[in-house]
Amino acid sequence: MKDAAPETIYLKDYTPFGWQVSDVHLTFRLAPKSTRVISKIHFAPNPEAPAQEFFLHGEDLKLIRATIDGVEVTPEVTPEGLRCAVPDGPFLWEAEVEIAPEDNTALEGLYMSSGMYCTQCEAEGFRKITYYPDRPDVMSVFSVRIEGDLPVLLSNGNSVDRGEGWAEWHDPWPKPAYLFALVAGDLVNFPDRFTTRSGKEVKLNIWVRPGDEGKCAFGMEALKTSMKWDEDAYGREYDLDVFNIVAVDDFNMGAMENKGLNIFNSSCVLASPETSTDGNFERIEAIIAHEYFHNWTGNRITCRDWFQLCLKEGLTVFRDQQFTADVRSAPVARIENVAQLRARQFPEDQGPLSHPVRPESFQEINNFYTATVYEKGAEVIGMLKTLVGDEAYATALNLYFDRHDGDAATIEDWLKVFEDATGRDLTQFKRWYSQAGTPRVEVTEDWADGTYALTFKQHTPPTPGQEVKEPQVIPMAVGLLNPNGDEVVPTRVLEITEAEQTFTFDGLASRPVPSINRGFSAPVVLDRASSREERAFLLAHDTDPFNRWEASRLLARESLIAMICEDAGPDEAWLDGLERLLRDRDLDPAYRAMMMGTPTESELAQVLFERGHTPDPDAIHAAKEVLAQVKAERWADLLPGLAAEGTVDAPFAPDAEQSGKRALGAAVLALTSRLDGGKAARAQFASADNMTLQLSALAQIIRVGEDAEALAAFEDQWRHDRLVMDKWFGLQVGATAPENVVPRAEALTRHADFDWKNPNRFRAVMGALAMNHAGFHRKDGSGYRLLTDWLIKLDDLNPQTTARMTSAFQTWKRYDAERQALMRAELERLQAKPKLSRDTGEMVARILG
Ligand code: 0A1
Ligand code: ZN
Repeated sequence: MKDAAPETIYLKDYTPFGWQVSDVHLTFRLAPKSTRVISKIHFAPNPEAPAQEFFLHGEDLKLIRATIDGVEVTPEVTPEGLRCAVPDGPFLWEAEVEIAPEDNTALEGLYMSSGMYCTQCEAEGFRKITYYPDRPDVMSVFSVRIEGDLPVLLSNGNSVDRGEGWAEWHDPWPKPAYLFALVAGDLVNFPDRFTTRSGKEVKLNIWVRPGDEGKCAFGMEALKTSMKWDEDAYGREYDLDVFNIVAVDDFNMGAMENKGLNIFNSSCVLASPETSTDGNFERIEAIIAHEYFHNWTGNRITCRDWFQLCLKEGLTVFRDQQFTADVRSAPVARIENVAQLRARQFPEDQGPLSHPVRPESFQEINNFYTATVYEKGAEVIGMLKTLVGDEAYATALNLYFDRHDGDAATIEDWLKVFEDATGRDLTQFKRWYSQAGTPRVEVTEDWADGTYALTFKQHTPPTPGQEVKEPQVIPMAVGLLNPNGDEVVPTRVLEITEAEQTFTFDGLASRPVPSINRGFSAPVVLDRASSREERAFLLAHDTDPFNRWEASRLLARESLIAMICEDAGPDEAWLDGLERLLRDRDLDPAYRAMMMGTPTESELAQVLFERGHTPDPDAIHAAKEVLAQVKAERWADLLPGLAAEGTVDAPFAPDAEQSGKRALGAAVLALTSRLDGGKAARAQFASADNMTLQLSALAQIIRVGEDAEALAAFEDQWRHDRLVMDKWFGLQVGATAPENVVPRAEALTRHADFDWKNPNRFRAVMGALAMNHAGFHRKDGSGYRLLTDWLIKLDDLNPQTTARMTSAFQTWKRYDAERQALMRAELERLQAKPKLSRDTGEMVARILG
C-alpha cells in the first residue's frame, strides 16, 4: 500500500536523470505467482545532469540478486525503489526480481486478465516490473525475451526469433519505460497488411481471445484508414515491420499506445453489428486512430516529464478529432466534441478539481489523465491552428517532427516551433497552458450610422491555487447576418487579447445579427443577453452549422430554466422553429437528431447554480419530462415521417450515413414511446437485428416502466457476452426513473455476474449511478451512500479506477445544504478508510477543498 503522507511533485523541480541508458535486455520467466524478471541495463553518466545518488524506481518487487559489472551488490531497498553506490563511468547493471502478476489487482505493471498476461506501464507502472529509472525522459532500446508455456508471446518492436515456449523481440526505437508492453496468452489473431507510401510492408494483427475473431474486422479497417490518414494529413509513416493490437478484458482506461503493441480495453476494439451500437463503432474508430497516431505524437516524440502530458495527449486528441471529422461528418463531429467538452471538462474546470492543461504539481499522476489535459488540451491546439492558419500549422508540425524526433520534449519546445515557423510571439498564448478555469466572455454591442461594434470582456474566475488570472488570447470566429437571413460578413476570426476589446464593422446597411464563437473557436462560456427572437433567427438562418445547433441548445436551455424557475410552459417559438428544421429533408438526419437533444440535467443544475438558484434535481428532471411529453404530443403528426427517414433499408453498416439515420430513429422513438406506452419500442426490440436498434428500444422500455420481460430476454440472449452485458447492467440504472435508480443499482451489485473487480463492469453500474443526475442526488443520500460503499471496497484493489470515480462528487457545492452535508459526510467516510490509496486520497482532498 502507498504512503500515508504522500509527497507532492512540482514541475519547477525537474532535474534530468544522472545517467543515460543505452540498451535494456529483459528476460521474463512467466508464472502467475512467481514471474522472474531478469534485467541487464547499460548505464553511462549523463553529462547534462547534476551529480546525484543512483536511484532506481521499484515497487512491490522481490529483489533476488543484483550485480554491477558482474559483481554482486547489496542496494538499499525502500518501498519506492533502491539506492546503490555505482562506478564513476559506464557500467552494466543486472538484476533479478520476482513479481506475482496474478495478485496484481491494480492492473498496473504486469497483471493477468482472463488467463492472459498483459502490462500497463503508463504512467508509472514499469517500476512494478523491475528496478528502473521509470521516467519518460530516460529513453532506451529494449530487447525482450519471454519464456512461458503459452502459444502467443508478444512484446514491442519486431519479432527476432521464437520457438516452443519462448520468443524474442527487439524494438529499435529508443523509448521510455512507460511504452514497454508484454502480452502472453492463448490468443488468436486477425491478420492483415498495410503498405506504407514508401512501399514498406507492415504486418497488422489484432489479437483476441478465441471466439472474438468475428469482432475484429471493423477495428482492422479503422487501423488501415488511420495509417493512411496520418500519411496524407501529417506525412507520418509507420516505422516497424509489425503493428500488433491486443484486446484485454480487464483494463483501467480505454487503450494504450505501447510501441508496436497497442493494448486495448476489449470494449474499445471489439465490434460487431449484433453486439455494438453505432456509438461504439464511432468510439472504437476514434480510439484506434488515437493510439495509432501516438506512434508519432507520443512515442517518436515523447514527454520530458508527466507535467507535459498534454504535449502528447492534447495533440493526439486533436489529431483523432480531425480524423473523425474527415472520415465522418465534420459538423456532427464538432458538435459531439463540444458537447463532450461541456459535459466533462467544464464541470472539472469550474469546480474543485480545476487544474491547468499543464499542471504544476501532483501527488499521483494517474489523477491527471483528465478531460482538461486531453480535451481542453486539444482545444488549445485547435485555437493555435486557427490563429496561425492551416498552412503555418502544417509548417510548424513538420518542423516539430524534424526538430524533436527522438526527443522527450516540453510545451516550451512545442510553442517554440510555432514561434519559429510563424514569427509570432506566443508568450500570451501560453497562458492557455498555465491558467486553469473556463474563461467567461461577456459580449455587448453597439449600432450607429452603419457601424456595428462588438465589445468583449473576458474574465476567468479563480480556481484552486490561482486567484488572479491574466487575459488570454481568444480567437473568436464571428459572422454577421442581415435581418433577411443573408450573411453580410462571412466568418472572420477576431483576436481578443485584452481584458476588454471592441471590434467594429463598417458600411452596413442595417443592424446585423451576430453569430459569435462559430464552430466553438474558443473553449469559453459566452455571456450575452440575446433575445429569444434572435436565437430563433439564428436557428433558422445561421450558415454555421455549429452555431445553428447552439441556438437551439440555448433556446432549449432557457425554456427549461423558465419551466423550472417560473413554472412557464415550453417555449412555443423555439418548438416551432425546431419543427421547421426537423421537416427540412435537406438537413442530414444525424444533424437533425442532434437538434432534438436537450441540455443534460447536470448542465441545467450548473446554470441554475451560476444564476444564484439552488438546483433541485427532481424539479430539473420533471421539467425535462414535461418538455419531452409536450414535444411528443405536439409533433405527433410529424413523428411517423421522421421515423421513416430514420429507418435503414440496407444491410447494416456502421457508417456516418446509416448511424445518422438510426440516431434520428432513436430520437423519434424516445418521443413516440410517450404516446404509445412503449408499443413501438417493444416491436423494435423484438425485431432488432443489430445492437443499436435493440438497445435504443430497450432504453425506452425501461423508461416506460414495464421492463422485466425485455430485460430477462436480453439477459438470456447475451449472458455469454461480457461487453453486451455491461450495457445491460448500465442501461437499467441509467434509463430508469429517479426513484428506482439506487434500488436497481443496489440489486445489480448482488447479481451473480456483477464482477466488480472488472473495471468495465464496475463502471457499468456505478458510473451509470453517478451519471443519472436525479437518481444519484436522491434527497435521502442513498445514491451517495451506495457509491461510497463501493468506492471503499474497490480502493483496496484498484486505486486508479476508484480515484477516477470519486469525481462523481466534484459538483457537490452546487446543491442545497442538506445534500452538501450528505456528500461531505460520504467523502469524509471515504477519506477515513484505513489504508486509503494515494490516488483516492488526493482526489478526495481536492474535492473537499
Ligand atoms: N495514453 C493512453 C491512456 C492511458 C493512460 C494511462 C493508463 O493507465 C494508467 C492507460 C492508458 C491514451 O491516451 O490512450
Ligand atoms: Zn492518448
